[in-house]
Formats: sequence, structure tokens, C-alpha cells
Amino acid sequence: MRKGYMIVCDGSNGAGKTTVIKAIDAHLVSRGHATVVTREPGGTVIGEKIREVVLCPDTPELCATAELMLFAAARAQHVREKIIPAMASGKIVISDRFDAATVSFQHYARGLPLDLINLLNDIALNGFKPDINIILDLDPAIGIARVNSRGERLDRMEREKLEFLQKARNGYLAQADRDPKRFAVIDASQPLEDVISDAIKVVDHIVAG
Ligand code: Z5A
Repeated sequence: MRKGYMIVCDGSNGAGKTTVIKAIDAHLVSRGHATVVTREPGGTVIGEKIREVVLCPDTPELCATAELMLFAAARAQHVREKIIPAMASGKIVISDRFDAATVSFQHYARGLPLDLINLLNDIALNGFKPDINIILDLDPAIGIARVNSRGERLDRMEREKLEFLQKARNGYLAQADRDPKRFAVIDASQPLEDVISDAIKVVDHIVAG
């Protein structure tokens, strides 16, 4: 019998993932579901330590292969320590980014070979797959302007050139084109309430279905 679900909210930088996840969580809780909100890189004590290393703006020399392995290591821990146990107890896990981010950023944007990314994702996921990847799609120039308006220091990835972030955006769209059952693309340039309402429709379809 099926137990929990896993919903991923991913996409362009500053597209509104954190904001939309809060709304999805409130919606599911109001319907009596037990939820776990988490993020990548991160979600566990070890994953959050890896996050500090991989996003630190003071170490731009981090090489692409080490970057890839750090994201994969955080994911391996996240799946085994947090996601599988939560789903086994019937909870709905909502994650800010997951495996598709590695395909977009480390393959499409960074240029590492897709078979290497797939191998590391397979090792990290160990046969596990999320139920749906909601992709909030936005021009990265708008996303970075939104992030900048928070007045926080940009992380190592956010400091990449717009061209890099545009390649990552195209990577999400290419993955969604190839696998429309696993991906739902939402236009994140709409007013926030419309983005939230589109995301909740996707979630209701998955959780009810
Ligand atoms: N990464 C990777 O390379 N490989 C991997 O495998 C993984 C990740 C897992 C993680 O950063 C970085 O790691 C990420 C990919 C890489 N970096 N890049 N580049 P992150 O996910 O923590 O950070 P982020 O992508 O830059 O997201 P963010 O800053 O947390 O933004 P967000 O969660 O998408 O947006 P938000 O905080 O909800 O909203 C941003 C602002 O916009 C806020 O003031 C909102 O009120 C506003 N907002 C939101 N929606 C709207 C709409 N619709 N209209 C107007 N304003 C809005």
C-alpha cells in the first residue's frame, strides 16, 4: 500500500520556491496531512554542513567535479536519513530543489557529462523517485533582481553569470519536455497568488490521485 508522497519545488533562482512551498505546506496541513518541509542542498545536519561548503561565496575555486560530488553526497544522506523514513510513516515531503537541479546546474549549465550526473543521482537516490517536480520558470534576470532586493549576500552559485543561470533554466525546461508526467512547469512571472494557485492544483492532482 502506498504511504507518503514527495513533492519537489525547483526552478530558476529567486522564482519563489520558498514562498510557494510555505503555501503548499499550509494547504496540505489544513487538509489534515502530516508534512515535512526540507531543502537541497541541506535537510539534514550533514547536508546543511555540505550546503555551507558548496554555496560559500569565499571559495570560488571549488572545482565542478567536487561541486557535483558534494551535491550528490548531501542528497544520499537526505534520502536515507530523512525522506524515506518520513514517507514510510505516511508524511508528505516537500523539498526545495532535488535531483533535477543537478541535471540543470551541473550538466546543462556547468557542462559536466550527463552520464556522470545520472550515475551520481542513481547512487544518491538508490531507486527512489519524487512523485512530482514543480518547476517555477522565470527569466533569471528577474529572479536575481528579486534575490538582490532581499539585501542578503549572494551565494557562490547566485554570483554566476546570467548566461549560466539561463542555461540552468533551459535545462529544467528540457527535462520537463522529455518527461511531462514527472514535471509540471509553472510561469513564475505571474502574480504570486496565481503561481500559488497553479502549484496547489498540481499538488491536489498528485495527492488525490
Ligand atoms: N544547486 C545545484 O547547483 N545543484 C544541485 O543539485 C542543487 C542545487 C540541489 C541553492 O540555492 C543553489 O544550489 C542554487 C542551485 C544550486 N543556486 N543557484 N544558482 P537555493 O535554492 O537555496 O537558492 P535560490 O535558487 O537562489 O533560491 P532562493 O534565493 O531561496 O529563492 P526562491 O526560494 O526561489 O524564492 P523566494 O525566496 O520564495 O522569493 C524570492 C523573492 O521574490 C521574495 O522576496 C518573494 O517575496 C519574491 N517573490 C516570489 N514570488 C514572486 C512573484 N510571483 N512575484 C513577485 N515577487 C515574488
